[in-house]
Amino acid sequence: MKVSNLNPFKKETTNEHDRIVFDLKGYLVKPAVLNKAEVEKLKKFVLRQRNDPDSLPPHQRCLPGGAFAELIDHPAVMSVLRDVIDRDTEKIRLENVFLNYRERGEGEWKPHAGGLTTNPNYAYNFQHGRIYAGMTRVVWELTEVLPDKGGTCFIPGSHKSNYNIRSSPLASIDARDSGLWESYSCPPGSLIIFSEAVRHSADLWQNPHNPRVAIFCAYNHINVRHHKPDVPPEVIKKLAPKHRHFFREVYHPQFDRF
Ligand SMILES: O=C(O)CCC(=O)C(=O)O
Repeated sequence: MKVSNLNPFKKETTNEHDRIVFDLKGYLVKPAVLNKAEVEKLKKFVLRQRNDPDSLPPHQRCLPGGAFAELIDHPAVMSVLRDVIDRDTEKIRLENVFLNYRERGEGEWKPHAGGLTTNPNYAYNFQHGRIYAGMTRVVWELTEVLPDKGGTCFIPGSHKSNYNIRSSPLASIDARDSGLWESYSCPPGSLIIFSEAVRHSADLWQNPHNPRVAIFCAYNHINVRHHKPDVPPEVIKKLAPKHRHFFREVYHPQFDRF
């Protein structure tokens, strides 16, 4: 699968526009990062994983195994993660990957997160002229997302909210029609990247043309983990070493020197 012309080995960070928008809103939309052929190949593969896993070798039966694996360190993802999690790729882990498949009428309105927190997993800090974030979601949308028809919804800026809307939510804020929620539209192959600290929710999928086929990834800082590890060892074992590296244990890489 061809990746963009950003060079993953040059440790690029993202551009100024994306960096400022991510900080301002807590999420970012990067349209059509994958081309049509790449989307079709990946979509076909993840639907086979979903519908007929036994037709695949064991290490490809679930994500991140198989065709998805090469997107783990896609330059468009890494350039943002280096800006928001850590400049050093060695300190970025991938802790969870799943397929979000929704037919029309599926999806539950469930606002969560938002506001300042002392929990390092969902931290969002801005210090010394840069972002220090914990868990960061990277979503590959493999089908078209229409405006307000089921894409993930956000309260922009809520990752910095001073009032505790996380543990003291208000119905007048959380209602889908409160006027505070924002969503996006995008073509297949787009990337959505958001801080787990921003208040967000799934929404009812209402696109009459296609189901939602989206791959949700949770990246985090090497020092913390939110998810209970559930990627089967046989999947991790068969990844290329540079991708397997994202699933190493939670500890500071300085200990690898001893
Ligand atoms: O399904 C969605 O659109 C949102 C999923 C979600 O709430 C999350 O990633 O925490």
